[in-house]
Amino acid sequence: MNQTYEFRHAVTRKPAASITEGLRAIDTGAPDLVRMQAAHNAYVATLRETGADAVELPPLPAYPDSVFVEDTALCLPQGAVLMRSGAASRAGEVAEMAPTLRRHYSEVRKIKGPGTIEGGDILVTPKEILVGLSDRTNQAGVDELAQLVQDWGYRVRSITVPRGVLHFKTDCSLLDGKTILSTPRLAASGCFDGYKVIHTADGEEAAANAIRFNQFVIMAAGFPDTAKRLRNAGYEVREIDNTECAKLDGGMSCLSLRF
Ligand code: CIR
Repeated sequence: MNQTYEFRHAVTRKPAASITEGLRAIDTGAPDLVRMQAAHNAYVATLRETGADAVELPPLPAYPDSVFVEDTALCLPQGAVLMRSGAASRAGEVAEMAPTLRRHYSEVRKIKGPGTIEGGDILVTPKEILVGLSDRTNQAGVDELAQLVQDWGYRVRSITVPRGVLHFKTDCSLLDGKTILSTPRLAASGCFDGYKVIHTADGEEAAANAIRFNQFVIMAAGFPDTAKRLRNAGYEVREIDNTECAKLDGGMSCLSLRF
């Protein structure tokens, strides 16, 4: 297994009671706040178990989707880039995150627009930054990001996200420097040629949104065949209840910024 970047920090935000108003592609019922809070606590505890510092920001009732902090920024070793959401109801979340990132980073840059781009569409590998073109992220957003990170030495490549998939990383995750967990439908485009790909098991596409965080691969519970594939490949897997966030198209990566 290839080494990954060592994460020292994670930033999360507690879910607010307004989570019931969160955006969703298909309404499968209101998320249960108490169950979501319990799962969120388990998620934060697992991040901390790695030895990293995990901040829990207070709930933001004005922004129902604000538990999904990943979409607000891209955190790189050289600095952070504040995103520009493609969803009007989420636009204000970025300003709420900015002060926390400024405490950690001396360099914080910002997507000014007119393009839009969300963190859930960005996968950083050691050799490039892959950005999904989705309903939330457009080419103008990708182009502005590419300009902003050029002097940090990054190459940016855009990928078309399959229809009906919210974000690029809804369907993939970086497992280590050279290995990607992906749904077969996304990998079929050839976008991961040159990487080793582990496919999610049949019917377990929702397992693709996982995170490699230090020694753990943290994934949604309830996808036993994919979990087995990951364990067989040598990863130390931790499973977290994701039933409530899944009702809002959210998963493991969405719940934290990691750096
Ligand atoms: C949204 O539609 O924006 C939220 N309900 C879900 C965001 C999930 N975030 C992510 O995949 N990074």
